[in-house]
Amino acid sequence: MREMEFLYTYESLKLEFPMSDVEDGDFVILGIPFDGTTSYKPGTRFGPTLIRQATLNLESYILDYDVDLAEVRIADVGDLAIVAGNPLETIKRGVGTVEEIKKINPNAMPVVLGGEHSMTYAPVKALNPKSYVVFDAHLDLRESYEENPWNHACVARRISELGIKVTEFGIRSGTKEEVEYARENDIPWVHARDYSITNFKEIVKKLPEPIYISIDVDVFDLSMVPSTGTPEAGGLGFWEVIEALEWLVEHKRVIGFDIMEVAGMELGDVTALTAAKLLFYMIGMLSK
Ligand SMILES: [Mn+2]
Repeated sequence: MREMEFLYTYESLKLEFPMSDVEDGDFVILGIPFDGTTSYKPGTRFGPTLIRQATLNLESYILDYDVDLAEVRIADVGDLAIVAGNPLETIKRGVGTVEEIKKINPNAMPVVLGGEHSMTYAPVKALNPKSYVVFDAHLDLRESYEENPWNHACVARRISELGIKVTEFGIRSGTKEEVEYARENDIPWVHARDYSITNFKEIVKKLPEPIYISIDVDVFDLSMVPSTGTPEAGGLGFWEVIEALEWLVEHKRVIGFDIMEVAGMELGDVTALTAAKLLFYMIGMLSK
């Protein structure tokens, strides 16, 4: 077992099949179990553990891609040691940890499991993509929320302020100010009602590369993700999101992704099962 202290993480439940070391992993999983600024449902601190546990329900073989994840080099460095109640300090640790992973293995693709969406800033800051593609019910473009610029309702704005091109899909919640900010800053966003694979391709094909993908699980209809920080009715279906992601990874260079806002209090949670299936599909489509 290698020394993990430099990664600021502690060990967590592993996936079911044999895992790789960070040095030779094509994918490196990092949990960020932060739960500090969600204003409605709590429980994102358990997200990474619930997702990993939910993978035990899944076959490692992905029918659609003829890929067996047991043969893919996947490392898992466990969960970030978060600073409870302090998103900015936790983000700093997250940035350092993702940078460290890339230093150890420049070819590895970081995969972050959340944890609330504010934490997405960490891998994005560390990886510095040209574009940020997010599936989310919410615009997350507030200047500040509840007097905290690092609230999960502000993450897309913080990322756009880094000069990274932000595009958003599955949206059905935001404020007038957020819509204006999106217009003024040339941030394309597609309402869940208007979403189609056609308009997804239209927008994404023009994006500069490399691309970072963020999935806030609340993009899905809330029947699939009842345990998430801020559930919203009227979301996208599982295969709609998978189809878009398949097209994206086939046509664009992706350097990292995350699955965020999984909350819950008990093993076998429906939201975690949705997120685990998504995780397996994303690694599968990036491996085929
Ligand atoms: Mn959201």
